[in-house]
Amino acid sequence: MPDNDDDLRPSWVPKEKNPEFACTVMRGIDSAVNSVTSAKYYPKENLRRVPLRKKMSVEEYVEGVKKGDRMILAKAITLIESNAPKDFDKAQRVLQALLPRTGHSLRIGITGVPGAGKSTFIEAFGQLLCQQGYKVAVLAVDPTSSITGGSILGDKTRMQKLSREPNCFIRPSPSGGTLGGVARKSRETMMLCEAAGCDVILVETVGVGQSETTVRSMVDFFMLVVLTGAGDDLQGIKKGIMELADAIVVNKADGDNLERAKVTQGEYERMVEFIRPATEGWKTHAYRCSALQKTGLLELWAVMREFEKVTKKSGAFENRRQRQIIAWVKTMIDEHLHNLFYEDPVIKGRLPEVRAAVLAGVVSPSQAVAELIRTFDLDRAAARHLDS
Ligand SMILES: Nc1nc2c(ncn2[C@@H]2O[C@H](COP(=O)(O)OP(=O)(O)OP(=O)(O)O)[C@@H](O)[C@H]2O)c(=O)[nH]1
Ligand SMILES: [Mg+2]
Repeated sequence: MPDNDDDLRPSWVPKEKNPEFACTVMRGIDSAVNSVTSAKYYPKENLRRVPLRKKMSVEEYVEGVKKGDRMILAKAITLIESNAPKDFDKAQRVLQALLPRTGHSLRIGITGVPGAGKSTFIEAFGQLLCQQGYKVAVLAVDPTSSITGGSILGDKTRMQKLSREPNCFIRPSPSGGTLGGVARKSRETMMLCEAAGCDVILVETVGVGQSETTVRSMVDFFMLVVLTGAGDDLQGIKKGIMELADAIVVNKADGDNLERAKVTQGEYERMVEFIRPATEGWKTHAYRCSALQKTGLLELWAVMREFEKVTKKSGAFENRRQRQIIAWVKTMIDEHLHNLFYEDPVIKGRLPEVRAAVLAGVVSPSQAVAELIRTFDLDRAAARHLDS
């Protein structure tokens, strides 16, 4: 659009603008709206001016994460979480380049029955760590997130104070479809956060059931949050989950509940006597805190630091990390083979009739499996032959 007043002068207006020709052309507007359909129209040249979103290169991701740029970290995590095969290679190249910078954080898993106060604890505890100068990442593992859309989304708004901390990075659970998918993405997200300089990673288990063991398999320290009134029914907490915990924390030890919390702490303390410790050389104890009143949090942090010190000295820390990596690799191979088999077109075609034959008692289950595997082997061999 011309900026010069002269250019806005219609052709019939004489050069020497006399007062009786006080008329110029109005500057046009950049877009128009159809008031009936609400559709927007933009002149073509405006459209051209909108910059195309540039794809970031592997180097840009790597440098951004190294610098601790939260926006690039978030984008790198989105790349890791992508299910598109073309993103997989790029994501892995980013991770590979950042690998030397991973592994130095203390990874803490937090589990407990719904409503126990895990998110409230993380909000208070995360703030405390930030105030102490630590960089904190908060992640969630929710195997049901692909169905529910991820319940931590609500949490992100609940963890409002923590999300305003410049030293804290909060990420909702990936929706990976399978628990295996969620687990891989969460582990890799954890690594990216470490490469971005996070000292402490807090992982909340969301949803009930399976996610506890998954989170246990990716953290160093595992904390079980419980409520008062544990005595008889254990609040539905399975003994198995207590066996995974390095600390049992009775939350909501405040107000009228404080005395009851002390009793419950004692009950758990007696119970853990009979339970196999989760970590070699570490005695699991029961503690109490109030996430709301922010009491008992510093003590818990001291417990975690002590855990880190003791287990690093004994080698249990490093041993667990190594076992976790090996188990992770094995899980991924298992999953890959599983998919390869069930996605194989020949197997897919054969499976219904084999199932029917087994149900009809014509073929034994073992015989059916042996035949399917043979078919699969032959199909793979044929595919290799074609490839070469
Ligand atoms: N009095 C008291 N209330 C608490 C405390 N911690 C959490 N709460 C309350 O307990 C309720 C549940 O807390 P959340 O932090 O959402 O619990 P959660 O374990 O994350 O729950 P899910 O994510 O649904 O499994 C909220 O209303 C909190 O305000 C505490 O220390 N004392
Ligand atoms: Mg929660």
